[in-house]
Amino acid sequence: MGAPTRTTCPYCGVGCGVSALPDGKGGAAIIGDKAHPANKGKLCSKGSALGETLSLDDRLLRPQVCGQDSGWDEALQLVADKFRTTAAEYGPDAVAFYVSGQLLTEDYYVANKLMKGYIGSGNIDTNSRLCMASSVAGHRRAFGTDTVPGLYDDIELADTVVLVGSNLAWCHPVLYQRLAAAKSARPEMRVVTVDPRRTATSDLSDLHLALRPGSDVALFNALLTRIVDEDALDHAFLGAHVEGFVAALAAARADDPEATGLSAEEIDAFCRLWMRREKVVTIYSQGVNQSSQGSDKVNAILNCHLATGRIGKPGMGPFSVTGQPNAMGGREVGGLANMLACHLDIENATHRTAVHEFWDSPVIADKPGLKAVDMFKAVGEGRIKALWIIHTNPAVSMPDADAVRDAIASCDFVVVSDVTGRTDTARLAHVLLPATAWGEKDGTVTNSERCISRQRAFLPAPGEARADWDILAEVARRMGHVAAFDYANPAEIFREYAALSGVAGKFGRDFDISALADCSDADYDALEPFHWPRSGTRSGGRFFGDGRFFTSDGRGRMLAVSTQAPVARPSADWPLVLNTGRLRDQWHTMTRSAKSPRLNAHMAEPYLEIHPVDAALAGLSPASLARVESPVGAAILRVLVSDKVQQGQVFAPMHWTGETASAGRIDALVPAVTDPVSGQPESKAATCRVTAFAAGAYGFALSLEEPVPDAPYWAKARARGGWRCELAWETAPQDWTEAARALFGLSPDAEPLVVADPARGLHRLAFLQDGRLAAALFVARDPVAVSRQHLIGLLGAEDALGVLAGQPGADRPDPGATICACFDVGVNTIRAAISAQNLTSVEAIGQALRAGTNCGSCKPELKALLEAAAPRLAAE
Ligand SMILES: Nc1nc2c(c(=O)[nH]1)N[C@H]1C(S)=C(S)[C@@H](COP(=O)(O)OP(=O)(O)OC[C@H]3O[C@@H](n4cnc5c(=O)[nH]c(N)nc54)[C@H](O)[C@@H]3O)O[C@H]1N2
Ligand SMILES: Nc1nc2c(c(=O)[nH]1)N[C@H]1C(S)=C(S)[C@@H](COP(=O)(O)OP(=O)(O)OC[C@H]3O[C@@H](n4cnc5c(=O)[nH]c(N)nc54)[C@H](O)[C@@H]3O)O[C@H]1N2
Ligand code: SF4
Ligand SMILES: [Mo]
Repeated sequence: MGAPTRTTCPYCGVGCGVSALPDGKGGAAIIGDKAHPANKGKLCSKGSALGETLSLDDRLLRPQVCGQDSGWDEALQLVADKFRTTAAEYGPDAVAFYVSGQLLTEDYYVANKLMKGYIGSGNIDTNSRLCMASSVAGHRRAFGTDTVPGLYDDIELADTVVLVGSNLAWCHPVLYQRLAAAKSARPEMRVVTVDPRRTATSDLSDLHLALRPGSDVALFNALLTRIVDEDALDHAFLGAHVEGFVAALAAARADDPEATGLSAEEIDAFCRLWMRREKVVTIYSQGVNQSSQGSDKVNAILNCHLATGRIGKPGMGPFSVTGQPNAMGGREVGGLANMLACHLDIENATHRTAVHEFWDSPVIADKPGLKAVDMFKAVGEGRIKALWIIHTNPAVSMPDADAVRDAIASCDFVVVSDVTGRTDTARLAHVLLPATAWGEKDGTVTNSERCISRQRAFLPAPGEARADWDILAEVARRMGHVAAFDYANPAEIFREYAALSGVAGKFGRDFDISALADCSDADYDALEPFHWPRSGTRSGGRFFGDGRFFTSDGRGRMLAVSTQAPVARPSADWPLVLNTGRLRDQWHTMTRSAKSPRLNAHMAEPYLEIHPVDAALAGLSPASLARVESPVGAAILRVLVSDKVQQGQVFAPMHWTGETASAGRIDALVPAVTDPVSGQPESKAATCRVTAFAAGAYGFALSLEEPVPDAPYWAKARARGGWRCELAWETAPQDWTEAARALFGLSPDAEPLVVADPARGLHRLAFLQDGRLAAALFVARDPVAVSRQHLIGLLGAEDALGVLAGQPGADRPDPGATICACFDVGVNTIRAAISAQNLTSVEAIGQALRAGTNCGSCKPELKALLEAAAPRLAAE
């Protein structure tokens, strides 16, 4: 064991510092880095579980061409030849890269340089189009640059924090914890959440506004109107530094606050909390961005901050929180099809010439390329004939995902760079290239507050895996661009990038880190987290508080924006609005987070959150299965009846894939509707209908080896020591022993222990191998009621004879679904302790059970359990 390596978490845009100590067996102990400004030592459940995701199972370890292992030489030559000949024959716009906000800046820089400067097309877009594009567009319209004004410290300094379309507790958990701690230190602080559904985040808020989906513009227009009517304007700031006030106000006045569906009292309370306290931070995320009017939503928020001068000053400002660890870095480096690099504009001839000259490249893209949705349409129509997908899984995460999957499948030549071959997208590749993963690679990322941090390797590259920048550079060299892509290491790329940012700085662009253009390899290795800019003249800090913007005249812009209804409206055929989003313990398409059994124990299945009235109307009982259909696709999901969603709305997580469930890819249902300005898809407002999935039999299975289910409904996940799987059949199989053998891949002579009551449709089968429990299947006509965590604990055990009881004996209580992932504390354990020990606070639960005392991600859920128990305690 050596010294710990300081690196950065590869998940969300909070960008927490991590300290990793390799265990010498391929794993590592992970703790928070106390010296990192983003987290000061804290980590959330996902960050804390990083050590469990490092194993090599599932990893892609060598290149594959058409499903066969191949050498790098053959694979890279094929990629280079295909991209070169396709661009030569059909023009540069016949090829495309689709990349990711999880790429490191150095990887991104090389991909962008190759496409825009050497292939000569703008056709490089990124999954940040699905994520941050509306914020980028809103920032650029208002500020003349895509820049987040403030710092995380502002959240702690604010008197009012408004969270719009952000489930911070689950999606930016360490930031949420900073907010929660600030609120408990200063109880006068007020938190408002604006979200059609109640979430773990809204549990913290003093005011929750369950507005109608898509109606945020009307809410902020109502606020702007009130700001003017009560003269809460900052006249000096407005007069000296802002254009567009009159038109913006006229549009705001013409808008109808009733579009929000909120009462006049609610809007009034919101306006008062916003206007009467000077220090206001408005945090926003995908409930704003992922909308057919996402850019207008962003500008409606920015308008209020500009009108009151509450921007770029301590404790004040609009704050778009980025999703991916390097979403911000990708925006800086020009990863979007309509940007160049270092905040330079592709449509500005002077900027183009400068970049062209800096790269000394043969060509330079002279127009924006296709944005993600249009890019995959062009792939489907055969206009793009060679596509390279890097570090993203569009067959799952793009809207109209079945059409995207079919488009990729129909493309002449598809290259996928990934760390695993087991993704819905990788399965469609002609060439599959093994990339090094987090912990094995080196580079930089930028978080939500413009802080650039190093990701550092602490494990060797496994098999033949290579870094993304290295793969890209080698393809570029094989395409003939030897000198321009002759990089020895990421430090060299970083220096070139920093030097280019100096060119941008000379044009007056804000993204300038040219002070690092001469850093040595050793300096780069030792680089401490820092906030950009870092030029000769400026270092870190906030933007725009001084009234200096990056528009042509240096003034900020208020925009005239008016509410428009979401494009898909409920109708008799499609009566429900489908909202989608994230869970606390999974990361996107689950290729990494689902390697951790404890993260899977939080929510092990794809589900549909539905209001009790809608559930009753559709004949859905709790824990049954629903068939969810939209005009473009369908899914089968577990029913979670809850009044956290409003009537007429349903919510489903985005995480499940063709690898983890039979019919859980939620983007199959989301039509490809986009914001006209940003091109960002409306991922939160599809329409759908819900019917009962008529299950003749439900099953729950567990096994040491991965099961291979063949049923209309299944969802599988790694569990401690093995696997768990939920199943359902419309018609029950004739022979359960045979069905179980097929599911578990067992030979025909494997004989189960069986308990059955065929008249009631009950069947329980357990397979022992060498006296140990190897697999078990529980079948019932209703959703299977067994103690799942208890049964999983018996996998591989010798004393497993009691397994067929399905429940623990009185001496071994069932912990229930995991709430605290760090200490593995289940919901039943917590409920029992609350009631037996009369616990009344989250801290008391922590003292009794340790739950919530490490990462703290489960604190909102602990609070909810306390609240649920409170009336009972009071009655006792
Ligand atoms: N655990 C976890 N954390 C993550 C990720 C993950 O996969 N897992 N992914 C990261 C990434 S890339 C991103 S982009 C972020 C996303 O972070 P968030 O944006 O916070 O997460 P979401 O769950 O997508 O959506 C946020 C909320 O928007 C609400 N919403 C829906 N429609 C509307 C509307 O019309 N108006 C308003 N005001 N709200 C609405 C939804 O109900 C939802 O609660 O999370 C990052 N963090
Ligand atoms: N319905 C709906 N759809 C959504 C959203 C939503 O809220 N609702 N959110 C959207 C948003 S905000 C986002 S950001 C996207 C995210 O969607 P995706 O980007 O498609 O999701 P990920 O699972 O993060 O995909 C990352 C891929 O990169 C691979 N990978 C991991 N490490 C490396 C590496 O070092 N190198 C390479 N080459 N590959 C690696 C992983 O195995 C995985 O296959 O989803 C979008 N789609
Ligand atoms: S909040 Fe959690 S997921 Fe996000 S960077 Fe920090 S540890 Fe990673
Ligand atoms: Mo995202």
